[in-house]
Amino acid sequence: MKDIDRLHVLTDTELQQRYSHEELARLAIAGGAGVIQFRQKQGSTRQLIETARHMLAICRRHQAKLIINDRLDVALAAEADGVHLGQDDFPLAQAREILGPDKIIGGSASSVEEAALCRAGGVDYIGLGPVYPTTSKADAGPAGGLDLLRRVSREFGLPVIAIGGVNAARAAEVMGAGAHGMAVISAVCCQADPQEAAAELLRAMLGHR
Ligand code: TZP
Ligand code: MG
Repeated sequence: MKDIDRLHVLTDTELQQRYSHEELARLAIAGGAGVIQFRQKQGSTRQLIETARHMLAICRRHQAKLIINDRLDVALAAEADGVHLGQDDFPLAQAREILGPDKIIGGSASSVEEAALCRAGGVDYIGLGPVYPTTSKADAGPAGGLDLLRRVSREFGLPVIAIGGVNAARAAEVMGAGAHGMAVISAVCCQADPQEAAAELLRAMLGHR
């Protein structure tokens, strides 16, 4: 099993425009995030690859990992550390064939059934959510809650990264439910001081492991 870091920050330039993806990566890493997930739904493929390359350089300098949301092609072209795929994205098993055993593949799940599909597809971690209600993802669906998080964390033998409405105030119950870690957008990207917000999240998480 790969060593998956506990704090994942998904960069977002739609919910906020003060910081670029690169700046968010730098700030989140400075605050202690070990995984940066480049998440941008719009834009040309060339531009995505260029941004991903810049982000990878930042991640490499600070021993953080760069995961690309949705786009296997961008992950390959930028030589990122891995990809994060939803249930309707590139098929997980085929992504594994293409990326090989060493790259990180994360899969999104919002139910036990989807978690099983992630495991069957050969993921390295399950991104489970939304755990709480969130407005950061339009089609996030209903919150699964802590009971689902507890069950998936216990039953699947894979690191579970909780996502959706997760923040420092909820870190204790999230980690207490068995999550390996947490993935956030607004709790870092939309805060006045993203670096300090990441540091606060990490402190809250690690205090309750
Ligand atoms: N997947 C499930 S919920 C979600 C994603 C990308 C949004 C998480 O954003 P926030 O602001 O941390 O709730
Ligand atoms: Mg997706």
